[in-house]
Amino acid sequence: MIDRRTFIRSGVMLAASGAVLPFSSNSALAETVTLPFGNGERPLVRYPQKRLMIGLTSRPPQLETPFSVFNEDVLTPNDAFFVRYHLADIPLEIDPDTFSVEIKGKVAKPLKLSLAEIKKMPAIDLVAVNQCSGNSRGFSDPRVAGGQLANGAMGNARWRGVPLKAVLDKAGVQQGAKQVTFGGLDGPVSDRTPDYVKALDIDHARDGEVMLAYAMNGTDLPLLNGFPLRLVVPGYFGTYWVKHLNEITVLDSVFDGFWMKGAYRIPDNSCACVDPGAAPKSTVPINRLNVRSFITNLTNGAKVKAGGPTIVKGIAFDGGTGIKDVSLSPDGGKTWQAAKLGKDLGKYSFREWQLSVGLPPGAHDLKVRATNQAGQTQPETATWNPSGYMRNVIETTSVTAA
Ligand SMILES: Nc1nc2c(c(=O)[nH]1)N[C@H]1C(S)=C(S)[C@@H](COP(=O)(O)O)O[C@H]1N2
Ligand SMILES: [Mo]
Repeated sequence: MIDRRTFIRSGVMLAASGAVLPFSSNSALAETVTLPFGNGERPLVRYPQKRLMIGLTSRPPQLETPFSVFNEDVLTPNDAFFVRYHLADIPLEIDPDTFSVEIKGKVAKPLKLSLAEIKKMPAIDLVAVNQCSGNSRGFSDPRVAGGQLANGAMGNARWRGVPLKAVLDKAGVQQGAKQVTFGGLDGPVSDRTPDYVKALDIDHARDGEVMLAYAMNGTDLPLLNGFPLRLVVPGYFGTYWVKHLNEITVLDSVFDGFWMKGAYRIPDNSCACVDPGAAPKSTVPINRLNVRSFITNLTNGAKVKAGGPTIVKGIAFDGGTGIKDVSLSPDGGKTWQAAKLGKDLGKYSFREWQLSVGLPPGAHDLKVRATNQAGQTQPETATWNPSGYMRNVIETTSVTAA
């Protein structure tokens, strides 16, 4: 048996030698997939601790989950979980025995906690969806700048770690604290690029659910998903889920770094949208996930047996009120039928659903729509904003019954 450190080092040596990037996208041997929008051809790539994934960029690695994975299990396997980085200088080797996280700023007692010390604290477990703000951006019409992703920049996992609150309490947050910032081990290659730092309001940071996670689905975090420690912000977009978390700073002001003030912002209105092509008048930092639902067992163009029964199943999720109901339309939105919800893994998790329908011979547009416990649902037509964020249109899957 090789130990974990050797394993990570060997994975990285593979990466350094180029062995994990065995083909370029124009190689005759390259396996590719074509996502359903313009310029959608992508290589299938292999990275340490990952199965074949859809490659978006290689420096830094950005990997999208093949959508069929969401039909395998309500928890997204670690080796299929998407990967998003901003800055090219990512850690290729991390020694968990020397890793530590610093808690500083407006605290009574600045601290450095080792991974072992964190693992000795009382742990919490929570299932939550991590979704990139740019998930589904490739479907934006008109197109927008940014990674052209289909629907695979999301995943659902069981996270284990310690509440951020417990760590902040150890350091003793001082009067007047307003926000907490989070930084990871990765950094920019040029000093003109701002380091990746995100912020949460102090009350949010101390809600007892935001956590420093060291395990995902029962094992260590994969290196590319933040080993050995990452922030988990249940119900919030992935941008806040800082990986390789080594710096926590309490501020008595609102953080004005680039990744809060200059990026990851949405129009300041209830739809987070503007007329296609327009610029928002004012913006706020992106925050909670909106309601989404997907069919996972049938894809566009699927052939099903006329007369049925055709089992239709999938997933739904929202930003943390939980899913109240899921409806399926077998006829392009004319009529709707309630689906049966699967096991409840908590309000931040994917919720499975299923329904059996009988489809007459011919072409059919299946539509799925979820409603959350707050009564929020999905729009019939896609909303638009300049960054391609918050897409949650009712999805359509076209099948033929014969
Ligand atoms: N250190 C670090 N953490 C980060 C990022 C990053 O670039 N560096 N990207 C964020 C963004 S935008 C997303 S969507 C999630 C993705 O998490 P994953 O790569 O584990 O899927 O990580 C977040 N945490
Ligand atoms: Mo993201």
